[in-house]
Amino acid sequence: MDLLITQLTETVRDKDAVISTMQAEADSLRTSLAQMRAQDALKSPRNRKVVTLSYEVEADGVLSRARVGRHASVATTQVLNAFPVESTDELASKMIEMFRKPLDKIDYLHSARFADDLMQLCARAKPIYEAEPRCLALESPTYVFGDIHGNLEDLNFFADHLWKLGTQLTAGKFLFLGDYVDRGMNGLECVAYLFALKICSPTKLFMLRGNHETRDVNGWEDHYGDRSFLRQCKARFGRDLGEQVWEAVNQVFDRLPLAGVIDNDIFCVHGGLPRPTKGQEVATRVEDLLAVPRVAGISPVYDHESRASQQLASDCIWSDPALADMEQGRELNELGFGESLRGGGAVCFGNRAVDNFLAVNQFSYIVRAHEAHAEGVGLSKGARVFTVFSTSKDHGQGTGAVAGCILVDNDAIRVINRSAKYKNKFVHRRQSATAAGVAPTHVEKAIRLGLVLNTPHEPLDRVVPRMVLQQQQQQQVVTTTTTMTTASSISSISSSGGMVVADATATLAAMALQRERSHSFSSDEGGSGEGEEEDDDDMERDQPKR
Ligand SMILES: [Mn+2]
Repeated sequence: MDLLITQLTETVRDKDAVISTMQAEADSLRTSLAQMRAQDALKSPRNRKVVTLSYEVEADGVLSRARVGRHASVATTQVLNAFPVESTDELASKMIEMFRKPLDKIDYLHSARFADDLMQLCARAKPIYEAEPRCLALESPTYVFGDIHGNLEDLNFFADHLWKLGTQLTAGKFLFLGDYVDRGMNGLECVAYLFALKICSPTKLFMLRGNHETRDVNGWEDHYGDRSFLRQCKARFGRDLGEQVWEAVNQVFDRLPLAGVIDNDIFCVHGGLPRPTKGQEVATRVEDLLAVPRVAGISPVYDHESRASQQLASDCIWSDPALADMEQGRELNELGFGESLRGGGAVCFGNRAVDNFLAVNQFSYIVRAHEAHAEGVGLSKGARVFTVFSTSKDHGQGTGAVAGCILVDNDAIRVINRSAKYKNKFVHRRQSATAAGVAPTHVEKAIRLGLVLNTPHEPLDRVVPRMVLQQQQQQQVVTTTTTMTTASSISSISSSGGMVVADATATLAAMALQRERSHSFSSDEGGSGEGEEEDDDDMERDQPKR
């Protein structure tokens, strides 16, 4: 027995020695590999010339720029002159400038010239987005923004604080996670501004696609009413021109990438994780996203989109983290995916899906948008999923709602929120405290631009309990879903040749309604619902139409 123990101990010692040797070898190989990569990085030639410019900062912002070294020696001047000139897009620059004081440009913003200019911007932005991979590779520092939803006020807040001198003079990158239009009143301004920034800073500012960047959603006038992007285009420019602008903007949306990865570690997407499309895989690999066509309608689809690519793209823009009670029940499958409360074939992802996805792709975090949070940024799934929401209005989150963004800066993830107490630059309601003392002509202008709502408060919002209101609204959703599928098929075919309209899924929508009714909405409820600047309107979830 003693001998046996001695032999075994010796064997273990020998094997331990072999293991340590192998570990040391692996460590040394790892170090060499890192060194080789670092050397490669140092040796790889820069493929662009450095543009050297100097800027003058004045009280109203950055007013002029010039090449550096105008008074340099002849030799230096010759070298500088040989550098390529950084092209400036005058139209895009003008658009960015306009955004600083939109109320001064009120006539322009209501003119056919703005429609033409916006369509030109679309034509310039299209090839830029189309050339980008469907999953961007970005590095920190990067600011990440969630839903904007036509909220010029909050977008202006970020512009005033995060890129006060403009995106070009601000270090780092800016990543927007989608949902630029609908729900808010200034979808046109937000889109014009963001496209203009993209044209001027194509390697600094990035925009992903949200579920509202599809024709089925941003053309759903019956559902979103005055807050529908299509309705806003038509109201602003008249029916024909309005539809042209709407289609031009959607052509750009068709080309927006679906996801981005920061520092090879943080996965960013509008909705969330897509379910695996390949049978043998436990999670989608980010490489799979690269196979999605660079021009995709998603909903409705173009002829060239396969069912698999449409599902992958739809999941990216529509999915949500599963609620806590779903994690406990049997509603999630063995891969951690379940049916979304939104219905329409959308999925939700649980802890297991997050585990698998992060492990397979070797990532640490998921940053997504898509769900309103009164606190701007929310955490779920063991603090591995960040939900960022960058508009404080139009989502029934109350006056305490804040707009947030995330700064990923090397080893830190910093949440930056616009406090609910922050003084508005524009005003929201005619009767509000912020509107008092503002010149009537100014208020009139702001009303024309949708920055002040001229509608009185709807007392119904306060009296009817949320749950009842929900059910009424959900009822409406189902009826419009069924009828709108036909209506949208007509408009899609007529306005964009080659589009195939997805099947009507009235049954799915009805099932969704049943689920919505049986489910408590407490987890979604935000602020108090008190106060005069609140838009206490639509609390229902967006629903996919397929
Ligand atoms: Mn969304």
